[in-house]
Amino acid sequence: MKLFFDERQTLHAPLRELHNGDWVPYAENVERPRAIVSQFADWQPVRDFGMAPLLAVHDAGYLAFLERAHGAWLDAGRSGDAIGYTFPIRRRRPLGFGRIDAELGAYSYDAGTPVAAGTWQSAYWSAQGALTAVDHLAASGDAHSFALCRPPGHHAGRDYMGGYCYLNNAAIAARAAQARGLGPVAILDIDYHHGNGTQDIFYDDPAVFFASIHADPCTDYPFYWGHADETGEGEGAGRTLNLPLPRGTDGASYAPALDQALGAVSNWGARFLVVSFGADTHSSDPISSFALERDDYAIMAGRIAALGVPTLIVMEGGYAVGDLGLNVAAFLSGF
Ligand code: SP5
Ligand code: ZN
Repeated sequence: MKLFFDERQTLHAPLRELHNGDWVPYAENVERPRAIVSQFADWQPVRDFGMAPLLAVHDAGYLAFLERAHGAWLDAGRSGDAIGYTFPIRRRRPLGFGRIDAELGAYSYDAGTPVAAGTWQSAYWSAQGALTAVDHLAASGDAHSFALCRPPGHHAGRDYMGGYCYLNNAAIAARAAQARGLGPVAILDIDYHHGNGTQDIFYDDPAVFFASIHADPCTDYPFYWGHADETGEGEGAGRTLNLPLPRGTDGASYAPALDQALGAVSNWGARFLVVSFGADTHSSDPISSFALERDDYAIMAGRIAALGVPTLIVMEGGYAVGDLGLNVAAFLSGF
């Protein structure tokens, strides 16, 4: 399986995040990609597909904001990472006075997603990695490829960042696969957290099926999305499947949910699959509460591979840096 990563993805290095009312070290740190990179000898170069595939998913104003936000923060006389402090209820009037603090709130929904000096470059190359991996699948006929996306993407929506995510790599890859005639495309999200950004992007879209297995949002981030009764709307009705599971879920209790999601993907007739893979379901994860073990990842991957559908795996979360490389290697070995 070919693996894709670009060193510029480590330029993004926020210092801290708000957690339980205090500042703590940023969990989505550069040690994460380094731990994964160190597990494999061969990494393929990432190619530049430009802005068009990003604009196929994201709002142009949002992308322009992301690119200039840290500079605007410095221009406002600040230092460190740009972070908002007011998060307007969505769909308020679009007021264009351009103050950086107003924009940071308007384009995000949480305080866990600072914009640092290298954020745009890292997010851009993270998305280009996913696009390069799609291109590789299309050109080679390989069954599987892996994009070490970092920063991750599944919490980012059309015009907002959140949950350590800026550009929705899985959605960008899905749109690119569609555009190349590789569809129908399904997205299977197996990060610990619900992929609210991805769900939101495709919620009324009949052409992309979205299935997510995640911690029950009644107890876990992102709280306001991912409940079982969210199934899509309009022409996308029935094209979203949410399978929330309780804290403490282990490999044995995860397996039936995975089989249900895979059955739905298969019944829907997917010809191309994007897997949003988070290793934050592992028992050792410092911010999550499932109890999967390393061996479970290879078994899960084997079940996914048994679909027989060309599959792009994109990296999402996973914060137990000491276990992360081995957990990702175990997952990829199952393909
Ligand atoms: C991609 C992904 O897995 N995003 C997860 C975002 C979760 N954000 C809320 C987590 C709150 C806990 N913060 C703990 C910080 C420890 N340094
Ligand atoms: Zn996560």
